[in-house]
Amino acid sequence: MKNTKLLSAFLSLSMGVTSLPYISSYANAFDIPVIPGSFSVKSGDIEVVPGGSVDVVLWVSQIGTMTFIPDDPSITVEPDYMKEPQLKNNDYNTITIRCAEGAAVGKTNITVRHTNYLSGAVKEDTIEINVVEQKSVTAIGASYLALKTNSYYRQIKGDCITADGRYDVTWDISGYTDYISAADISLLVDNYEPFDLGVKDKFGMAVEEIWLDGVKYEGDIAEAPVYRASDYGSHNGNILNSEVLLRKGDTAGFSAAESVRVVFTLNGLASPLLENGAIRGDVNSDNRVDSVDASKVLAHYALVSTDQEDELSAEQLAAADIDMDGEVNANDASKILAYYSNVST
Ligand SMILES: [Ca+2]
Ligand SMILES: [Ca+2]
Repeated sequence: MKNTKLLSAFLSLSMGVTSLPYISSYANAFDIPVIPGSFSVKSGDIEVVPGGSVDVVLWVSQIGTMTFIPDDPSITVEPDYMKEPQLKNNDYNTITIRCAEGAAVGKTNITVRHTNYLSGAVKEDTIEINVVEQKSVTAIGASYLALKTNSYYRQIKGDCITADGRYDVTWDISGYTDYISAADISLLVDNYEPFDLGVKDKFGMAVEEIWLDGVKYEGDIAEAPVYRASDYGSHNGNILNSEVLLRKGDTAGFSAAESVRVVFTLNGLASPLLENGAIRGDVNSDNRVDSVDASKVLAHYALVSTDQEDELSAEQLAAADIDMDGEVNANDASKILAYYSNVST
């Protein structure tokens, strides 16, 4: 359901629809903080570091006033409507959540109280905030078990790829045994556009262990059945994906019916960070590249296109230009949504 809506939103964007009404039509489809008529808040994993802040976008469809009551006094909330008499009805309302230096690490709640301007009805919900020492790292790609014969090609997704290090990934292959019996089996690491995995001459990928149905494969994985490691799909010297062949279709003594587990290391991975430490595509600095960021890019583009005042800071603009072509426009919003679609499926 979510993906269907995402796809339709993405298609709308791809067709060049960039006006504000379309932002509202897709915003409610996603797992972002929203306050619709039924009043609910879906906050997801909002991270903030002590001494830092994060912008959260709320969609408000009922006229009224909003009060924010943090459980932790180190947390403060600055709604943008503080500059105005009341919150914007049927519109986005951005709140800035600030975390004081020395705040305790851990999850904490902010109670959101909405008082209907006409009926006086009061509704409450909470936004969960995760105070973290260091924000989690954005995925730049994912691992796959790839099954290949002359007649078919299957990829089974494994863990996301975030940084250099050791990965221990197990794939459930119980639905694929018919394929596996005839297939070459590869470990594939693929990038999430627009990120690259790394630079060709620095990137490294090595298999350390293979486990078949919970039993460690004792053959020499530096020789057979690992036949080759290759990288391809590169452009401008950057790696888009990389592959290690674990087993040829006719390799004896290498079979599994339930699971394949591979322990492997990656080094020389590219960073998704800009020089100032911001993540490419993360416009609101919540360490996630998602539909909220796409909304902000579109809102910015709509303002600039109509010669209105730019609402993004220089730092946010740098992050918004996810494809780094020097412009912030609907292409960036499309790429942000495409990235979000990749990481969330
Ligand atoms: Ca974000
Ligand atoms: Ca751009």
